[in-house]
Amino acid sequence: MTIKIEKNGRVIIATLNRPKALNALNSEVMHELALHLKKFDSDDDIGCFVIKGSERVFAAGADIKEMGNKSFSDMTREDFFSGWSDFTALKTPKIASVSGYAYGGGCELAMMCDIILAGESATFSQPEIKLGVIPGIGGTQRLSHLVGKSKAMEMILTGRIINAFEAEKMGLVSRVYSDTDLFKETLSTAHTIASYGKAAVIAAKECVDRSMEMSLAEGILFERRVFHSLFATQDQKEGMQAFIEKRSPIFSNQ
Ligand code: DAK
Repeated sequence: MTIKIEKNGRVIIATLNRPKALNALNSEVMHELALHLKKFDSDDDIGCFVIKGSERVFAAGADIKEMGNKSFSDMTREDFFSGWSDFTALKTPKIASVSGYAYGGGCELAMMCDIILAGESATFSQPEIKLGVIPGIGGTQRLSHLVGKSKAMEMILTGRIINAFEAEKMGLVSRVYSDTDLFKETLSTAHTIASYGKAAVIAAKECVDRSMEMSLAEGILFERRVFHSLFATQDQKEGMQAFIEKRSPIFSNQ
């Protein structure tokens, strides 16, 4: 198996497990990751996913050995790597916990997650240009949205490696921790998210995701309607009642 799955309270931790290939992302990783996480996606007892690699490497990219000899017609016929959409379609929030190399598809996998937390050793790059190709799992699109055109262009056209602090400064990464604290802090963030009502968490994630694709006016209307819909949930009643009664809410995911 290319992925290790562990449950930690209401959090599922998926660890990429191809150490000899520096966690290079092949078709097996793509299928196994989506398949295993899908099982927990509608589970009320699970509120957040964490995706991590090893201390040395998050993922060194798409598997060059798997795709190197493919022809144009192979790539088209297989619609190569389109299966990553099963991973991005998961409704449960995903945190990428990045230590070491996140190159090519590894950087793209981190960007497919909702939050990127990094250890001081993390480095990010889109080096595909050096291989005669371009990012192919959303990198040209997501990086531009996250960091803006000029920074995305510079990374994608030069293949330059950036460190965790530069990634944080440009908005690719939300927080940088020492390598020793990274996992503990990632779990703490994941448990915070998982402690809230799942309907509100999914709604918030959907609204932010839509903001990447909609006009501002459409996005604001979408957000307002989703906000209204949460008044059909018991968690909204409980959350607001608990505030008034000065106690902690007990969410039931209803
Ligand atoms: N794929 C396959 N194997 C890889 C790999 C990768 N991306 N990265 C490393 N490995 C393998 C190495 O071949 C080596 O295997 P053996 O020789 O031991 O059999 C083993 O992992 C250890 O690697 P190194 O010996 O190179 O380790 P170092 O510590 O010296 O260097 C490194 C670490 C991360 C700096 C280096 O391995 C490296 O530069 N790796 C390649 C990074 C890279 O270029 N990543 C981008 C890959 S392309 C698409 C279009 C494009 C794409 C996808 C889809 N479509 C249109 C659908 C492209 C995406 C990419 O990600």
